[in-house]
Amino acid sequence: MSEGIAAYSSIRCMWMRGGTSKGGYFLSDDLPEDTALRDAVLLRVMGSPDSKQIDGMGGADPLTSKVGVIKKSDRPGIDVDYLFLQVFVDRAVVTDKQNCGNILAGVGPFAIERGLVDAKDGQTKVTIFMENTGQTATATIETPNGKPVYTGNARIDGVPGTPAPIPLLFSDTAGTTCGALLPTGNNVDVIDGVNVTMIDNGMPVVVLSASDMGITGRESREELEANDVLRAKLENIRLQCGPLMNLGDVSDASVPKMTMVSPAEHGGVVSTRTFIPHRCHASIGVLGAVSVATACLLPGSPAADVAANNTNALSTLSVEHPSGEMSVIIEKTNDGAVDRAGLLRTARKLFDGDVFID
Ligand code: NQM
Repeated sequence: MSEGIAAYSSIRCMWMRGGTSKGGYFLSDDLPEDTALRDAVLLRVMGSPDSKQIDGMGGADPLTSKVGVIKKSDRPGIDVDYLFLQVFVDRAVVTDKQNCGNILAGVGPFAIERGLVDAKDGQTKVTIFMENTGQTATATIETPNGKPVYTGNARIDGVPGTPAPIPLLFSDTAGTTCGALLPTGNNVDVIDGVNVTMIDNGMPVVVLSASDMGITGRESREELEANDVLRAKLENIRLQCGPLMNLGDVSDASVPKMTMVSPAEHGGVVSTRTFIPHRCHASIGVLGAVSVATACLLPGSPAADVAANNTNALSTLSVEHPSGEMSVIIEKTNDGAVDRAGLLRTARKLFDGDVFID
């Protein structure tokens, strides 16, 4: 343990499920200000690097090794600022180079629980500035009697039961990380002989056709993770796409995500299998789904090629994934550009207390 960490024996935090992810939610003031020290503390909290994270709170999966850092916002019209940190499981890496729309789902309830936002009786809108990408989201939280409730009648694939709904609405998602919706300016580029769409509508994603990658797109997460040839091919393409997407060297980055698309099986628009980027997602990320749904609207792209007909006329696009589907609502401006995107998530408070560092 470094000397700096020794100053922290425990830190207050809340553990929450946010959408189909899970992680620690911290008040910014409770974490070290120094980034290197903060990251060392968070690696210790999660038990990384270790593929089992046996000595920490992480769940041995990138989807359960996540952190939200929240503070009251000074920005006009914004309630709280949210910084997302991905703590790698088997590497000593903490990165702020991506956003997370699933952990975002817990930010509103957490902000109310910690007294950063005053709740109304009924529903409370929380406006959240996402520091990673500089965009804003509005979450609507069920707050009967001025307190967040976690049970309700909503259902999202990948989570059992019927929690309380948390609709999320995003604005200005295009190009938040890569500088443009299509950082290369093209609907399609060819990398290693494979047609790809490099897109950023809130999450940098490389969209490719499953069949071009030698799979059907129906495989399970486990089957795909066991396919070393596929993983090597994907990583080769990803490393070449990084600089083309203005992300630089992405060897140690958790973006771009790699989504392989095939025709939908259950009435949706498209079916997906996504590497994030080294493990296969159990479902699909929130902003990842927004980017993939947008790719379905780009003529000539691998996603449009396999997407169900008439996607241009639709505003709700159901993106199928290994554990069900995610319905993305896309609003367009009169000239056809994507204006706002939204979807339904849920969250649950699991634990509130102190996590021990020493
Ligand atoms: O795309 C996983 C998740 C995510 C990210 C990942 C996410 C998003 O499912 O907004 O939510 O892609 O690493 O939590």
